[in-house]
Amino acid sequence: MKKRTALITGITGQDGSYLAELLFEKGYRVFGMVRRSSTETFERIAHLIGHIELVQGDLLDQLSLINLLRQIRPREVYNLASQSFVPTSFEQPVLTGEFTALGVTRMLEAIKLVDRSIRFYQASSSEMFGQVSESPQNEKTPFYPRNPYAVAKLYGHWITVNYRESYGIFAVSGILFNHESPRRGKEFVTRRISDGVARIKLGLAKKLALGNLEAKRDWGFAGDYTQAMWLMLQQKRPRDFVIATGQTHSVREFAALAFKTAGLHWRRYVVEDRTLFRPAEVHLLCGDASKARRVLGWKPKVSFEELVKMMVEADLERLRHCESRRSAAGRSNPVSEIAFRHPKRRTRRALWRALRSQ
Ligand code: NAP
Ligand code: G4F
Repeated sequence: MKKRTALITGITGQDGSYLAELLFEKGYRVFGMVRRSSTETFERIAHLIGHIELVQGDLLDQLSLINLLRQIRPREVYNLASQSFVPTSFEQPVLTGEFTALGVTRMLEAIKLVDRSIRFYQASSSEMFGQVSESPQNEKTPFYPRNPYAVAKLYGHWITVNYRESYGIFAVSGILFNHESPRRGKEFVTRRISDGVARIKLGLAKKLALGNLEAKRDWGFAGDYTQAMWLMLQQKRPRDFVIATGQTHSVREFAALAFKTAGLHWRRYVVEDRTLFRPAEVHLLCGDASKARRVLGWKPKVSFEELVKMMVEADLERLRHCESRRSAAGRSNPVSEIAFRHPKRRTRRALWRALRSQ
């Protein structure tokens, strides 16, 4: 029997890596779209290289998407690529709109042109609820986005609905609440906390600076949420779903539990940094995923407590490994150490600094 084929955009991101694992385990032929970069960003999918196929394309480039669909002929497209960090969307609102909003239309246009039977998943966000009018939020809750990222996601959501209704494409929007893991980018608050706790525990840092401690989020585990994405594309008819745990916790609660996991008290280490506050905040998110439970049979497996523990333990393990490599080398090698600790965005700047100081 012919293998099912899927194309994932954003495969190098947190969700892309979990989804690629899931689809590969299910026997899919998995293609991951990556954009051209002078440095590789494949850490999260390194273990899958050889099992998945990477192809070049960019959500900013219409032709590259059309050519990819013609070449791959996927049955399913998961559109996970976006500029996903809220503070950056305030700094770069136009670029965020290009990727996160218009990028969705470009992919849908490519599907419309190449093969309308392709099933399409759009990674929508609970950020679209923003200044919430009711709690918990479900598929019928009105949207009120509070930042350029959320505004762009709302466009992506409605254009997905529109192509479904206008052209009969099996296009669905998954409205996912915050989901985290040890693979979460270090700029997001949960990973910032788990990484900070581990550094303090190992004597590599003294304090952890955080922004608004009162903000509340409905945090789940990314591995559970990618399962829901797949389920949405296996249904008889295309429908949108809220995916959430139904529990909400403040940033303060997350930090307190993370420090406690490492045997520390958060009050001794956390300092408030006003520069991390946002021009407009989303104060509370809490999702009602009862439709997903009823129709998809989906429910989260990992609890809040398990998630916090998993993230702190993973960062402790990673940093211990890094430290033991450093002492095994006999003396500190700032270049390799920095490359290991900061494999992503700041690598080049940090390497330059280290090289200059040698
Ligand atoms: P992430 O870790 O930030 O990953 C984003 C991915 O998008 C990366 O692979 C990135 O590639 C890629 N990308 C960005 N711009 C691109 C472009 N122009 N062309 C091609 N690829 C591009 O995000 P995530 O946490 O996995 O989230 C996945 C999706 O779900 C995102 O759309 C996010 O907005 C949405 N979402 C996330 C959550 C959550 O809590 N995690 C909740 C709701 C919705 P590079 O490696 O090249 O940068
Ligand atoms: O972890 P965050 O940056 O995630 P945010 O803004 O909720 O967005 C994430 O979840 C969305 C789903 O709802 C996704 F669509 C989006 O792509 C992304 O994955 O911030 C969470 C909260 C905010 O209220 C923020 O003000 O934590 C607060 N916070 C407090 N101190 C901080 C910090 N956020 C960050 N990033 N860093 C801090 O030091």
